[in-house]
Amino acid sequence: GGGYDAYAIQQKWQARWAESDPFRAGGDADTRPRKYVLGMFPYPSGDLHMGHAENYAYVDVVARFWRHRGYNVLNPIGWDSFGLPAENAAIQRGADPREWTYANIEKHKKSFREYGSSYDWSRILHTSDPEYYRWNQWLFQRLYERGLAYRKESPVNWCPNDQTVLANEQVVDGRCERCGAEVIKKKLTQWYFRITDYADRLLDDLNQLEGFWPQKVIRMQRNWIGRSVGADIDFEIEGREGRVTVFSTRPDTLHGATFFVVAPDSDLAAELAAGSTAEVRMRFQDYLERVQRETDIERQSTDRPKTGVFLDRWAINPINGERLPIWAADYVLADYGHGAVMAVPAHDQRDLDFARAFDLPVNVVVDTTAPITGSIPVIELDDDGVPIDPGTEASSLDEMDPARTGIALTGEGRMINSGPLDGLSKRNAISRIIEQLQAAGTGRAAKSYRLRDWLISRQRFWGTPIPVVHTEDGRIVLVPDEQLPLTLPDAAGLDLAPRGTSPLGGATEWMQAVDPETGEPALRDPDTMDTFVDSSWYFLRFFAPNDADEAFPTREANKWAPVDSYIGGVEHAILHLLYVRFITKVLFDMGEVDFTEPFSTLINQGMVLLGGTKMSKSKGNLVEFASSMVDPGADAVRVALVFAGPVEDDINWEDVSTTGAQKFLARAWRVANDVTSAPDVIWAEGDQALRRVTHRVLADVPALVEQTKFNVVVARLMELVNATRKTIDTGAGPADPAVREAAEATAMILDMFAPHTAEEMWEILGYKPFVGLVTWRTADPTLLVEDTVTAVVQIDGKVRATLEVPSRVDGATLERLARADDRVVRGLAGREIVRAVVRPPKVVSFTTR
Ligand code: ANZ
Repeated sequence: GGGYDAYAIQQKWQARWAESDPFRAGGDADTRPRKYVLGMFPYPSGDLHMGHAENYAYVDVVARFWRHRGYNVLNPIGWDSFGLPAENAAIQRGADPREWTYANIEKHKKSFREYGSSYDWSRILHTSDPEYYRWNQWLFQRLYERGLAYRKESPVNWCPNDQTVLANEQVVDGRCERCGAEVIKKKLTQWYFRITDYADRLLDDLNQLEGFWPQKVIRMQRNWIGRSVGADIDFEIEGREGRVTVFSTRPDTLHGATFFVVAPDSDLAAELAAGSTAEVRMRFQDYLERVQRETDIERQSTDRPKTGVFLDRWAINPINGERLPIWAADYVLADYGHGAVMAVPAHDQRDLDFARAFDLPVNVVVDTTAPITGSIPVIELDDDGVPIDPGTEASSLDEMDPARTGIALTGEGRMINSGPLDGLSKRNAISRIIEQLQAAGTGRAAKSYRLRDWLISRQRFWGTPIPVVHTEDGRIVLVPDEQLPLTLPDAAGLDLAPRGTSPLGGATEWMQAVDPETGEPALRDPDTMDTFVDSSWYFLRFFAPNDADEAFPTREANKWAPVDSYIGGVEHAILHLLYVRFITKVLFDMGEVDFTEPFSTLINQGMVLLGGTKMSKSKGNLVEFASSMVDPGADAVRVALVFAGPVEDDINWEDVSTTGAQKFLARAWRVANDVTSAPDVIWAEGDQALRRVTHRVLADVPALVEQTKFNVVVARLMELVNATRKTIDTGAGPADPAVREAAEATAMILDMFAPHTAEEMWEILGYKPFVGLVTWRTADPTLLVEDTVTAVVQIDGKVRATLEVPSRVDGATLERLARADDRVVRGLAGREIVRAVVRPPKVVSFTTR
């Protein structure tokens, strides 16, 4: 009796779950196969919104699905609770970052409980707990011991007005995002993790993820790592001892080098200018100051005019002894390759633009009009499988003179003006010249990466203290393991405002330490770690979040991990995922885990937009999570979000129908109410048409879930509920066994999307809780036999063939079947089809020419 009361149902089942905690992962005694499902853990700001609701709905679909499939599922939750927002709240409102953080975490926990998320609540972690971050410190020490953590001085973006370091994203058009002051580069000594040592493995192992991670993410990671293959070539410089190395992807063009360019902000440029005339020194200094205000993105932009300064110094081409004038120009970056290039304007667009701007010679050394492999065109693929541009076919090389056209000849061709290389193709010329250089000791094969080492120092308070001391004589000594955790001091009394030096430096007492080796006084390191360190291994901490003896138990890790489904936003496609992959490989090398990739499959959901923009507090366009739990309620929010579209698509909250979801849930619930047969009814005796619908759904849904077509599953459930309603009202009636069977299947599948309503239905149907733990019913194959229909195939209006096809055949399949049929092939007699009209399941009509 009564209506569907979503909120009452929600509260009832949340209380039951809280009482019996049914979603804890099983321990060793549990012999079921395991699945590890993980949502990217949230940052505890106060603004949980529909974007979070979407993410955690998907996580729960997957976790609940695997439980129904008979797996022992681990689905934990934690908080990424260090970081800037807590500190900013502290600065703006005088709140203690710790109190602010933990108060927000409590709010989140309440919201997730209200959402009915099936977490293992016994495994909570917060990265800002000393019990957690001591293991960040442990990790830091292991990296340090392996030479993977080091300090170096490097330029950072610095706002002279705010006196703070800025992340690249905080620099807009060369200015501070906050105050508009011109940002300068300042050198600071900071800690780095040597992720570049793992560049090849991080790149090569992406191949294993192909098909399991979104293609887009794999591509973004490949680009970020950015491996280029080529050669290092050593040049002598007149009037200078030693050699200078450049990296080139086109060593084959060495004979075509006409000048040499160094990054203005490199040590080499400063040295060469210092050894030049007073006038050069002055012009260089002016230029350098200007370049220091530019971002790397501006410097790499191809459409701004080229600028530079001639240093009045000369490099010697190792292959032919030619003198090349040396320029400092901003299009060469200090921290890529070796910060210097041999410029080949005929075959490199940037070099050509520069040569034309400063009137430098252009020497063509590749004839791109010459065929490379005889008359048969061959498409060569590069390392990423992208076809290499075979070059434009033009009648003569003269017409294509780059000095005149302004277009560099970057395509394939045959070497000319290159002595012994003449006539060779690019590939052959590259190997040949590398051999030559190698023999002469002036070059070698080399690779270069766009990937930089990971800067982990933050001049901030709310993070993991770096576990080293600095001795008076300038040594760095690790804080011994038994003294960890090195905890943060109290925030009270510290000035947390950003000044470019860490607030911890102001904690005078805290800063005092002793050198563990000598007992002499020493100072602590005032920096804290980037919060990406915290999230780089957290998936392992869930195996024993309270373990005081180790970061994580290896045995458990090897049983559960890698994570089977990692679910979160595409905004983490690069950095977070790269860092976790890196740390996983380090832990593998340490023997701590027996796998090399952390996440077997990755699911990226799109964003939830409001008014066309991403929901965020700062834009004031939030639909709050907490309030929506009362109205329209958790189940309606979940169903509406999942049904709104494919996982990876962005959705507009305006288009999300929670009312539609509520109606559907009420319908499903009413079906369960209407069932009048007893739980022990014999299904086989029920209405066969409805049974076929039920069993089709049971058979199809697992594959749909595995393909993350969650919205399609909801649609199928809606169909099932409608079919059941029809049988109740106008068919065999509510006592028919097939109605009960359909209602039970509905409850079990609905559990993935609307667990409260599903539990309620299950109880109404006469069962004990929990439907969330019920194993999937196998579809009866005899009910899956497809109905077939006869389709006709016409060619130019004449029936040429009939085909037996499944009644649910789609248009593309039907057309394919028709084209492949012998009688159709004969009927076409080689004529070309110019038009195909396909009306599944019964008609295909071809028009020919
Ligand atoms: C000579 C040459 C001739 C080049 C040619 C290209 C074409 P990717 O593919 O991005 O790795 N280069 C090297 N170091 C650089 C730096 N620090 N800043 C700017 N450019 C740099 O690019 C590698 C190529 O970029 C290298 O190959 C070098 O120019 C340039 F027909 O050497 B090349």
